[in-house]
Amino acid sequence: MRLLIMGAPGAGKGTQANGIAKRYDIPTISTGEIFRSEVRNRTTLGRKIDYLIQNGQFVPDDVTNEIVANRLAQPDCGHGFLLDGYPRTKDQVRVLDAELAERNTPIDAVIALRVPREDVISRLLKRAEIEGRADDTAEVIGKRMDIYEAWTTPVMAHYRDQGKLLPINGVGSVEEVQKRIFDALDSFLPGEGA
Ligand code: B4P
Repeated sequence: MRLLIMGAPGAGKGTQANGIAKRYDIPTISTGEIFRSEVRNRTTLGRKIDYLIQNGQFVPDDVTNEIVANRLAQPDCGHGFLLDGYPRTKDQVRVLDAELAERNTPIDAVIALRVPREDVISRLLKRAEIEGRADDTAEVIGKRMDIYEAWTTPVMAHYRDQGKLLPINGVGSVEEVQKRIFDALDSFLPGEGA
């Protein structure tokens, strides 16, 4: 089972990724988590990208592509994976598609969480109160949304054209959204259910 989960910042990608990965017993690869851990641990990469993340900008494609390629080569990805927050640019799609084509292991389905802009903004402002993430300020959230719309919306169109995009209404409780995702995957990939 090789899956992607996409959606605006705050759409619930990280939240839903946990339940999906558990159901299919596959690892989740969250580029956002990887980058935050590099920043927390003050690695060489972390110090370089700290400013970008804090300001809601993307980490350069070459850096991101290399990190994901190395992670996908680990043995635990052999029977599948869930990519959370990658690919986000056309160049990332090109690199991922080429790598997977080489191994003859294409993406099976792409979950696209749909949540109105005003809802995601209020979710992220709420998370800011709880977690204090540096990029969850009103100003940076607005910038992240704009970057998402400019760069990541075309990525979704790519998967829609391939007939792999599963649009999911991301408004509702975490459990309601999870049920919609599982139902959509069960109808799209019959026989792959947990
Ligand atoms: P991410 O970590 O992917 O940040 P995100 O888009 O905000 O998603 P996240 O997973 O945290 O939030 P979620 O929607 O689950 O990326 C962070 C940064 O890393 C990027 O800005 C960029 O700088 C860099 N980066 C990452 N990937 C990159 C790439 N491929 N290329 C370049 N740069 C990259 O949830 C948000 C909140 O909503 C949570 O608090 C949750 O509790 C709440 N929530 C979830 N579901 C809900 C529901 N149903 N109802 C109410 N609240 C809900």
